[in-house]
Amino acid sequence: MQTAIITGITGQDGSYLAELLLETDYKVIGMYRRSSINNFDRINHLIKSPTLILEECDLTDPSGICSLVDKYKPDEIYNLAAQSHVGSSFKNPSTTIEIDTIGVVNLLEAIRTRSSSTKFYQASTSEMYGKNYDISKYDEPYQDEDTTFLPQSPYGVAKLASHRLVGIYREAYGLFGCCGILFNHESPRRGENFVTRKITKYIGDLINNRTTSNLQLGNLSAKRDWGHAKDYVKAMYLMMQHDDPDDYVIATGNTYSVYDFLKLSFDKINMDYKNYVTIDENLYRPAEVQYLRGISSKAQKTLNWVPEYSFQELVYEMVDNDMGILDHV
Ligand code: NDP
Ligand code: GDR
Repeated sequence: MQTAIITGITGQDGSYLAELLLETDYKVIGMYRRSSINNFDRINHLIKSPTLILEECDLTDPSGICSLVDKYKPDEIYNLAAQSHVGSSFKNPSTTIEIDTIGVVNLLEAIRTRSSSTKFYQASTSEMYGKNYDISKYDEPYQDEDTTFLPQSPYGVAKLASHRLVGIYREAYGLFGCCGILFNHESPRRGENFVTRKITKYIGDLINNRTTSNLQLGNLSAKRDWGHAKDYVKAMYLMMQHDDPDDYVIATGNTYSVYDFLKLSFDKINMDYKNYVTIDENLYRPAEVQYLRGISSKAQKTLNWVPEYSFQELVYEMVDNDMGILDHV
């Protein structure tokens, strides 16, 4: 039986990856950080699994990380823990860098010094491209593994530093380290302060008479390449099973604006978003990433990975879930 540590198991991706690995017969060590109230909503259905062990540890604590690596000598570590909100990273830049960069150094050093055959997955992000895109290979602007990074937020900078650190540990120490450059991925388990879930949660509240106020949103013109988290955790797993460690773009190849997501969500319930949405300038970011469209042909060719969910299926599933129509997602 393979043993994997998942950092950030209480998050969206951590919960889906834990499901996948438990189904694949792994012993899963789920790392969570202490909070005043337990935050296991996304993994409650897994907690009784005999092969899931939860361990309290903060990514910013090097000694805790070392103890965990010593205790389990895992075959794989998936580092999904992060301060993952781009907007918050402008308000909390130091904390973001502490968790999203120093936290990664803590893991890499623990592996290098104590368990050098442990494979490592790092959750890199399309935010590293920032305002840059390419036009050389395709008709429409895009980003792929050859596109130069130009991050636009403390979060993007912190993630880019970690991305390069993994490359350096791979080259300098022969560590098996993979970075998934994942574009936005959502699901009914998405955090409620990301724009997609904020919209679908509002619709659920509206339909079920839990709100009478308007939905406050910021920039509606930004474009994102939105996939489903269930598809994307499969890509993480496939990267770690490949013979050679490498970095891969994981994306759908399609781009839609926040406005498109908003309109499709309200169209689903036959209501006009214009009657319910107010633009709040305070929700605009100091610097914005305006356009993302990822080309994942390397992952499709090398890992045989393809996304299964369409944009419409994703939006409809999230709306149905927040309206209370779906049982368990
Ligand atoms: P979430 O915000 O849902 O989950 C983040 C997880 O990290 C939570 O479990 C959180 O714990 C945990 N965490 C935060 N700080 C610490 C800390 N100091 N020590 C230990 N754990 C901590 O993110 P997602 O699941 O959406 O994303 C997973 C990873 O992928 C993140 O690294 C994110 O930056 C990256 N990513 C996400 C994309 C997306 O579109 N979803 C796209 C590209 C990359 P708690 O529950 O206590 O807050
Ligand atoms: P993003 O996701 O920044 O792409 O990062 P988010 O959903 O926060 O923003 C997407 C776009 O929507 C605009 N927007 C709003 N955003 C939020 N959160 N709230 C609003 O009210 C709102 N109104 C408009 C934003 O300005 C932005 O343009 C996500 C995270 O999961 C990162 O961790 C991950 O690395 C990237 O995706 C890829």
